[in-house]
Amino acid sequence: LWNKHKVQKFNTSEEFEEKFISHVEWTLARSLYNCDDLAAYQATSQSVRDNLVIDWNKTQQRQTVRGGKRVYYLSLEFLMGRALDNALINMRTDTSAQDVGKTDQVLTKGNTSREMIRQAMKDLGFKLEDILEQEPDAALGNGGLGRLAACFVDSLATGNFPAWGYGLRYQYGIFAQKIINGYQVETPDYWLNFSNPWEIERAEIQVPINFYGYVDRTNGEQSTLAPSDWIGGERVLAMAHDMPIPGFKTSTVNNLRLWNAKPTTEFDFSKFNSGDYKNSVEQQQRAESITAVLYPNDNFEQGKELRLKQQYFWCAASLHDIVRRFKKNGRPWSEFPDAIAIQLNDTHPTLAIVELQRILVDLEKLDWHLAWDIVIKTFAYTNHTVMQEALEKWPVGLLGHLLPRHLEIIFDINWFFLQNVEKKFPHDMELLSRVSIIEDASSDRQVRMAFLAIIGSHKVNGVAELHSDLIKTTIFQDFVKIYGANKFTNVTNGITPRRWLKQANPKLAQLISETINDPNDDYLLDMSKLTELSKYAEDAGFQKKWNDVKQFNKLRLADLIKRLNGGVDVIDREHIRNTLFDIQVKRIHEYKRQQLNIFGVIHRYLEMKEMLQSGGSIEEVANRYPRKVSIFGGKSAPGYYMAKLIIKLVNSVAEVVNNDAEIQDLLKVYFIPDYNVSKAEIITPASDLSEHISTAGTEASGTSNMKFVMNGGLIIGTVDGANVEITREIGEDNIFLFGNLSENVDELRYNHQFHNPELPKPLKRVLDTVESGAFSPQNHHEFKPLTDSIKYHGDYYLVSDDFESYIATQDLVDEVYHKNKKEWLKKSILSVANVGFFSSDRCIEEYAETIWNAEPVKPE
Ligand code: 26Q
Repeated sequence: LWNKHKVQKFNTSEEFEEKFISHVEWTLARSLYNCDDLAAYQATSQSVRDNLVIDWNKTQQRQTVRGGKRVYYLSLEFLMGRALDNALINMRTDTSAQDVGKTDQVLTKGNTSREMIRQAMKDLGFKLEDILEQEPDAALGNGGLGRLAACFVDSLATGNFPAWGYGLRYQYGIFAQKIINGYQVETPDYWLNFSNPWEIERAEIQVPINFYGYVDRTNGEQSTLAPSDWIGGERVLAMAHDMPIPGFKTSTVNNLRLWNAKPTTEFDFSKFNSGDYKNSVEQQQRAESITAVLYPNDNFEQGKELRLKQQYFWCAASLHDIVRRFKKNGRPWSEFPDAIAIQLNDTHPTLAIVELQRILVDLEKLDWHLAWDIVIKTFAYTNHTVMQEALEKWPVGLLGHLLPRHLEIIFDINWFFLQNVEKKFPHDMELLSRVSIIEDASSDRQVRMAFLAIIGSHKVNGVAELHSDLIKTTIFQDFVKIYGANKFTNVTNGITPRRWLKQANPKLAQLISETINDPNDDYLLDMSKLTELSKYAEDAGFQKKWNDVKQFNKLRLADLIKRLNGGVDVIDREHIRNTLFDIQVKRIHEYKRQQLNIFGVIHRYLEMKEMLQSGGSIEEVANRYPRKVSIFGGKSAPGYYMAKLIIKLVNSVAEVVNNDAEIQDLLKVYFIPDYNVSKAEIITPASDLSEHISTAGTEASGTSNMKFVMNGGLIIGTVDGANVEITREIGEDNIFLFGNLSENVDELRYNHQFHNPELPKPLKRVLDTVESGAFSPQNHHEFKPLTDSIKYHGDYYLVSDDFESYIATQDLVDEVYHKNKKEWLKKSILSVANVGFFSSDRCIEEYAETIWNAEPVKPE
């Protein structure tokens, strides 16, 4: 019977076809004659999932039997994108020499399961590409932090680490962005509309979660350090949904467990008896609201009660699950940190620290200090920002109302911590108040989550070298003094080359595997193999192939843009080879400075117009400002006024520039609506140049910079975040850096407070033009808040200080791209050759070694 069961895994295209048809008929209850692309996507996914589930079970069993240390990655965001194509790529097993020629034709070529399935789909009358397009993105994240978590689970599975992700199963992911009259409009992302074949509902795993209520101390006088009784006032169930996470070229399939909030089946009899039936039903309905929607802020904290409820719901459910699994082994509590590492993705899961302490003290009756020692050894915290407005704080009143016992525990943690500080630095009241978990500002007291996360963890890491240095000298300076510098470390971010090279850019992947003679794509596991490419950096034949791939990808993006633009072409395909694709796609934020980019575009446009007006020919203009398309994309938080205004400005400039016949298509501007992971897979491979131009010291790392470099795009950027290490890895000749350095930012800002910045002439002309209504004829004042923030409100993001350096560097870009294409291609090839460091596999190995002390569990 077991063998028969095993056969259910398909190995050939015939077996896949059989499986596919049975899913069409049994799972979807349809006939093959009535199977559209959406149904074909569902049936394909179900078939692939069957294979994964078999490996999932084996993986879980293996990891349990071997008993190694388990890693849990707690993240409120997992920006996964699509699963099907990724599964097809990762499921790849190389045909072993002895099997070649044994099975069907497709497999004999030493080919991937993906090719096999493409062939099978073709036999059945479907086109794989169309089927893949049916899948909605799993968009359970805002931006960098959420996508990082998605890359990490890919690398954890690929590295065979016994690791689970824990998150929330939001019914609505990040909103879909529509652009209407140039403005962002948010519409709900109901991604579960058609059933989701990638999730496995675990109806048997339901964890009761309590909120509100009180701590019962009626049994005599009790210390808050002793086991205490929290009587919850509202109860909700957390139900598990699992997503299989396949590793690349391994049968390891890990798990991403997402919690869904459900009403309890208990009935509130007190309300029922008092005749308040309607109220008791309403309270049950409230349960579902906890996992209804992802908060759409990126790098900005908002103290909403529902958000805190989400955080506790998720932490409590995950911790319960982790502790239950640990207890099955019957090991003593003191070994908990040897069995388990929990990584906190930012401060969002900080309550997990408090919850574990509560479980150990209140439920398991451990001594406070023994418990606390276990907690610290278990947790580690990743910081993703130095910006004050992004640091999480919760009002003491709100936290104590929702979680009365947890607040007591936080006060006790703080009490012991401050005592230790006092011992080490006697009589330094200032220090005590600076590092206290409780911020005692005049009116309201707040819980500083980052401080709690540091105090409850054994390691704290930043996400790029510059950032990790900055947190030690700014926001966490006092904690370095208290704990020593060794508690703080750096793990520079990375991205998965499976999705961001192989999947997004199949043409480049093919050229690479041919060139470095790696037909089985082993370079995707060992990116140092890419250095082989350096040999061909100046080879004319290779440069041509390299450039052809780029042209293909630019055409692919031009097609997407045409489709998004209602079927009207924006980009002149005839000249696409000589059109520089200049791209900035990321969340819209003042610190990321999309405004600097669009002001640069306006400057270019004004220069072109001026040349023409003073009698220059279009050829002369084209010589000075060669063909370029400037592409933007990204979402703004719905309540972020300035970011939304930047989006409107980009669209307004596009309207004017794209319709100006005089400049003859030499400059185009386009804002891609609804930027998301699957669009990024088309956009990233198409850049000649991408922009990573944050004010120095503000972007913790950035990860799209790595994606663009991995796809042969060059970068214009500030000396910020991971740009610093990218420069070191690929060489300073291969990146266009500009602008002030982070060490000068404070002084520049300080000076702006006393006198408005002196605007460089070209910037003044740009701002004057914007204020003249050139881009907003109906409302001349529309963009005044943007120009005013530079002119009169201290130019906090230093646009005026960096503008001239920016446009001078853009001139240099034009020069190399248009006058020295060979040089450009050389830079592009050398960039890819040396991008290996930014694989998230390297990143996960660093976490495993320096923070988790975890080892892979390899399949035999
Ligand atoms: C906090 C409280 C309440 C509501 C929302 C939030 C919240 C949500 C999302 C705060 C921050 C975020 C997201 C932050 C983020 O994406 N940071 C980025 O992380 C990347 C991965 O490390 C870095 O590359 C980026 O530099 C950093 O901006």
